[in-house]
Amino acid sequence: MTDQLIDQSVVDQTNEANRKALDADYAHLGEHLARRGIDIDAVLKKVSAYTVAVPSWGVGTGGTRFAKFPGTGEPRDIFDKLEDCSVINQLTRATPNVSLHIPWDKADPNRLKQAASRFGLGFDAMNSNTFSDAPGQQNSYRFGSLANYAKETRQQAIEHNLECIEIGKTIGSKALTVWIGDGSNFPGQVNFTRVFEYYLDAMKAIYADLPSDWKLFTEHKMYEPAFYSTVVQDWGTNYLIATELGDKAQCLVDLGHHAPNVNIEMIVARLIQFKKLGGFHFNDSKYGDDDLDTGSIDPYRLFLVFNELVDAELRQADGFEPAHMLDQSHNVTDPIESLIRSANEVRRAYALALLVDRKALEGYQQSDDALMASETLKVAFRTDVEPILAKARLDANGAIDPIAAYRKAGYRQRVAAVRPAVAAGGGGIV
Ligand SMILES: [Mn+2]
Repeated sequence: MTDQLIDQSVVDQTNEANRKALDADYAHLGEHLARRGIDIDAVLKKVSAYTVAVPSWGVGTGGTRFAKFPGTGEPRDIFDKLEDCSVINQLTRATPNVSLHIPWDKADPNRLKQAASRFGLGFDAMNSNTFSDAPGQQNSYRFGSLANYAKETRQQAIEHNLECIEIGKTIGSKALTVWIGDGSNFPGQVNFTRVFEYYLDAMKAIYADLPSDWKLFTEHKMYEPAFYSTVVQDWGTNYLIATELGDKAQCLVDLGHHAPNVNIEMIVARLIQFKKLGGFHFNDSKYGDDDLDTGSIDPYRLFLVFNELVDAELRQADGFEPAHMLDQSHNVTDPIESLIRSANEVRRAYALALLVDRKALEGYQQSDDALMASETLKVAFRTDVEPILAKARLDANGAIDPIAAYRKAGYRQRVAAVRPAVAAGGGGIV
């Protein structure tokens, strides 16, 4: 039995209030889907098994380049963060794994393991940080890390990544995600070829130390903090990296790290086809790398991404085993509420993609019926699958309405009483 920080009786109470309506809605949706030839219980089973990892840094209030306005009860360290993550999982039953960022979450690995197992949590990919300077660090990353012109700075960044692997080995992680802020702000500042050579050489040194059952994910990002050129700027460069490094290296797609209007679902399809889709950082954006809650701006795009994932899952595409993680920054909401909502949104996109009539779709594609092909996706997308999501939570002892249960339980007020207030301050990219 694992510890629960939300009193289960509060969850049960809110579930009782919603259960009758859920039963009716689930039965109604079941009838509707049966008419479309879909077994609702089969969808429920798949959705219940679907999980997405939560980033440790996501439970703290983020910020922009301009300012940060911390909320109450901000987690003080990784152990507070694990408590907050456990609340998200208790209510959603969709987030059993936490992804750590080193050095932010650095602690005795055995203590980390104990703290996580207290709540039945596990650890997802390790994330290194060479995009900011840690206190006491010898060489600064101001002008880059793995692609810095100075050899000793590159070596320091390599060693940091190797340390992340060592910590990960103790706590049961199986992947390292590398994102660097390296690039340039002005034409001429760096030689594009030279810095990419530096980067590849450094990544090869890290890859050489990767355990055989691990994966190395590289994450591309078009701009910021470097505003003119970024060393790992797009999926093409990312694909080159993964190909240069070897089979254990794959590309990580952060939904926010593309130019507006880029066809991300097609990038996903390409990476699947060539066995290089490592995983996702889910979030949403309107203008750039906004790090907004997943599905809050463009749920249709999220659905289209999952449409590609389900397509690959159903045809059992070779080498297809992507890692799913949320990566958001919460400026004006309670981070726990945002992460609860986003975990549900990725599950929703998965459920909707499972409803696509793929046989019909293929027929319309073969007969060049663009309208009906598009409509086939829309029919799935227009379905309200909330009863399936709610039942998945309920059956696993989670909450039918997790945000209502969270608020009723008064968790934020409770931790605010013991965690000191954090001063508002300058910004920082999260
Ligand atoms: Mn990311």
